[in-house]
Formats: sequence, C-alpha cells, structure tokens
Amino acid sequence: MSDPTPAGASPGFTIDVLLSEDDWAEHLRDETLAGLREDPPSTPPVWFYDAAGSELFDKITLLDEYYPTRAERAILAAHADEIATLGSANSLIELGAGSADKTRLLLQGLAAGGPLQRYVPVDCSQPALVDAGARVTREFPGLPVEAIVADFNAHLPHFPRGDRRMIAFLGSTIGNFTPSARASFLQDVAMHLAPADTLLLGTDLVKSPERLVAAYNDAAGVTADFNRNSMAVMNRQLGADFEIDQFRHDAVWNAEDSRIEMRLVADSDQRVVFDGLGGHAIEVLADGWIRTEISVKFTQGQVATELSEVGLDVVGQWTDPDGDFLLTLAAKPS
Ligand code: AVI
Repeated sequence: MSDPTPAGASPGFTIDVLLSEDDWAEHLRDETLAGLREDPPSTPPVWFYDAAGSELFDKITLLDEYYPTRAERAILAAHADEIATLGSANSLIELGAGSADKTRLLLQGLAAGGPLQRYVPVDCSQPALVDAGARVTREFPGLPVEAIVADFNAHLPHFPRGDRRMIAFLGSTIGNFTPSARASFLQDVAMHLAPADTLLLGTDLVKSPERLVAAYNDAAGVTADFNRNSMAVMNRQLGADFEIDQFRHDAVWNAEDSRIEMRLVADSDQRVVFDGLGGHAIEVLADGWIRTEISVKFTQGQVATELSEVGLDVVGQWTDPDGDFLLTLAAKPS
C-alpha cells in the first residue's frame, strides 16, 4: 500500500505509507502475545509511546540522570562535519523520527559537504513523521522531505535508493531490540547497503551499574510514570485489565546480558487478562514481574564485532568526552 499524499504532507514534503494501521496493529498483537507466553512474561516497549508516554520520554531525555540523549548530541555537535565528510552522502534516511536538534546537526553537516537530495525520516507513527517532516521543511527550505510510514524491520528494501545514502539509527534504540532481533536487523541493513552507502549507529556504552540504574530509575519518578503508563496503554489498546496501582516500577542491571531491564513488579498476586489478545491471561505472583523493556549497553569493540559479523567495516567511531555514548559509521568493505 502506498499513499504519497496523506494528511500532513505539503509541497516538498511527501509521506509514503508502506504500513497500514491494521497490519501494524496485528504485528504488535502477535509480538505482544509471544512475549506474554515467555517466562517471565515480557511486553514490547512500543506500549510506552502513546501521547502521554511520548511526553514522558521527552522529559526523561532532560533528566540529570539520563545522559544518553545529551551525550549523543554532544558527539554530533563535535563531529557531524567529520561524519558527513566520511559518509559523503546525498540522502539521509533516519530510522525513527529523530529529535529536532540531532537531525539538524546531521543535516547541517551533510549539507556543508555538498547538495543534499533528500531527507527520509522513517517511523511507524505517521503523527511523529508529520512533526519531524514539518520541522525539517521549516528549517531546511528547499530540501525535499520524503517521509515513510514503515516498519523498518520489514520495509528496508523499499526505501529510496540514492547515489550515496546514509542510514542513521540513533538514540541507542537498537539497544531495545532482543539479541536475535538486533542480529537480523543488522544483517538486513548490511544486505541492503549499496557500496557507497553508510550506516550511522548510536549505541549506549557500558558504565557503572549505579549510573545505569539511576538513568532508568530517576529520583523524580519520571521513568516510573513512563513505565507504569504502558499498563494504561495496554488496557486501552489491548483490552487488558491491569490493576495499575498494584504494580511498581523497577530497573535492574543484568550484568550477564549487559542490559538494563525495566520491570513492572506486582505488589500482590495478579491475573491480567488481555481481551484483545483472544482472552490470553498471565498470572504474576506478589513480587513477580513483567519485563517491559531491555536496554542493552555495548562496548566499542562489541559494536565493531557485530558489524563485522554482518560484513560491515567500521569507518569511524566517536564518543562524547565522558565516554558514555558511541556513534559508529560503517560501510561495506571497498
Ligand atoms: C528509546 N530508548 C533508546 C530508551 C532507552 O534508553 O533504552 C528508552 C528508555 N527507557 C527508559 N528510559 C528511556
């Protein structure tokens, strides 16, 4: 399905819809059911992001304890020109609608190196793309914005092919993928990279468990609200019957798997029924939990290794002054 002129588009700003709402909803139901059948049960992080959850996430990115957004922005502010020169791309494809300032820094860097042909933000949420596209159209008049509503795990082959594309996947969103989803995503990206294309990947780095736990369990309780809001979203969108006040937020460092796990811990024995998932029910005993997110933390070497396992070479790697976050530019060997 492809509709290049849906609501929100304007001259110079097209939105191509490759993902129907029904297909996406079905995909999310399947994914959620699969997670609920695991022991312990898990739910995908997509349920964080209704309007209220997206606002809470924006607040998280401003918290003292939550360093990743600031650190990644600092890397881009210091190195966008160098990244742009090495990538020498004329199209920027951004997976996940980026935050205004990160996208701006990258586009400025790329535009300084030569005329940019297009900016292609890709996201599963059309409203997020309308916002991102309108912002970029305002700030970079004359730059064609060709947004795509897509599931980037499924639609990579359908993205526009330019002479030299940079595919940016920032924010360490890849850390929210399971190891197998991460491996197959990287494999897919590598398969669809042309020789002159590059991948720009943002990853959060391993650091002290104290800092990591604080980043996901902040003193003001914003992350707790963000996590607990996902129950309200599932009650609404999956016909679930979470007793929201019977679950508390927790964030735990799982050293073995090098990841933070966000959990909803039950205060008392709970049975949760999901009417929208064919009446599937889970039992969570007091102090038992549901995992709502993993956030994997990497080392610089591990990122290089995972890229080389899919046949990509590291072109450059950059960290912020505190060594908290990593940007990696990768390409097929020349
Ligand atoms: C979107 N993602 C990379 C965030 C992270 O850090 O894993 C989501 C998040 N969860 C809690 N705080 C932020």
